[in-house]
Amino acid sequence: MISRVLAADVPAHIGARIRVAGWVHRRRELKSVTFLVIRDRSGLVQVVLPESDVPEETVVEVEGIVIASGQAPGGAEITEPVVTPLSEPAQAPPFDLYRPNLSATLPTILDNAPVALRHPKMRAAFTIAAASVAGYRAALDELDFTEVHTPKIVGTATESGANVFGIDYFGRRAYLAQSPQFFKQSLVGVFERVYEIGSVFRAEPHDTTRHLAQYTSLDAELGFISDHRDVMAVLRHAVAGMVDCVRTRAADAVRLLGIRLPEVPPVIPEIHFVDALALVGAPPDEPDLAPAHERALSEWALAEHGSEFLFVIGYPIRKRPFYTHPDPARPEYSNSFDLLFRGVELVTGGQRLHKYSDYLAILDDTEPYRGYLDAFKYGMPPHGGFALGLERWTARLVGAPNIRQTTLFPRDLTRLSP
Ligand code: AMO
Repeated sequence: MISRVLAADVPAHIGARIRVAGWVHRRRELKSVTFLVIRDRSGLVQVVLPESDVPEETVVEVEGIVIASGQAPGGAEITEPVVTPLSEPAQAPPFDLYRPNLSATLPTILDNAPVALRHPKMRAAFTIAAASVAGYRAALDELDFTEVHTPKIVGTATESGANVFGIDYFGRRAYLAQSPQFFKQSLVGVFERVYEIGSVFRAEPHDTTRHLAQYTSLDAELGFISDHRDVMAVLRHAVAGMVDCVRTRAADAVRLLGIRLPEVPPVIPEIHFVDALALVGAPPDEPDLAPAHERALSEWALAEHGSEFLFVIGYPIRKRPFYTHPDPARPEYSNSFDLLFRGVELVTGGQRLHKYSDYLAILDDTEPYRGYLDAFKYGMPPHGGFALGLERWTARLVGAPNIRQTTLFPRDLTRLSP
């Protein structure tokens, strides 16, 4: 049997007999001729034959001769074909996958995700997500980070008790990990520099366009820092690596979606939380930034600094998790930051407490944190880290208004399948 040629490579085989395989993307029957457009992982190729009754989405193998054709996608098509089905005749999907855009409501798309994701534009967002992850990995590998994989079933909440999923663990109370926070900090004691790419779980009780009950967290943590600024520099390097990898590895997806990739400035502009509140006209005692504030700040960063990224630093210590390091000069504020990208919070991070005595002073009950506190008991360097939400990143990159559009099989208040 001749080896399989991918659709995108067909124009390089003019005059040859080849074999392609894929899904019948579109069947167009004219009076005396039928066109089958075959879709595979690389793209589309047209097949011309006298007639065919193979329904769209059926998986087929096609052997035939490649000829040049001005009208066909890529400038070539397959003639004199032998079409062999590899699946049963497919049922008609609930929407036309061959149209340039998937015209269905978001609930219909999500209910039918296994087939909706086949639409080239749906798929493209996830090609971009995959390239982003590859870029993140490469950027941190380059800085001598070690990739780790930590438990997602845990005995204590890591962020706040409010949005944690409880589960039954052999008759005991356990939780789905809200983040790898405690593990990544402990592992700084082992590797100095670690990162993890994995699922985390948040029992988000509200239905928003930027919250999921399960998302992919791109975490990093590093030791021997001076303060949060060293962490911000590593984050900048990681984000630049993500954009570079999308540009090179996902060029077709970027083109198909017609999106513009951001420039990551050599130094991302920053604003202190206090100044941020003043800038957006919020009361000075406001403990956090509202989504509308984040949008306004992003607009300001673009107008003032020409940057689609903005660091907000120095959040009030009372609004940050207990492990957050205070600002030594103004202890009511913290050595922490958020990174805003195109109007939303994309990353949270900062410097952590690293002295055992600091944790003992802060935690009322140390028993649930015994394993975590051991790291500090036995000596930990000054350290810090961050976490970036992959689905939020992809949504901002492709301009999707709802995070569910950049999540393969989203989990939210109401959705548990597919
Ligand atoms: P935080 O809770 O702010 O920080 O989360 C970090 C980033 O994760 C994304 N994110 C979410 N994405 C989708 N659905 C959600 N429900 C959701 N919640 C958060 C956002 C957010 O900026 N341990 C700290 C990080 C650290 O300090 O290292 C943490 O998890 O993009």
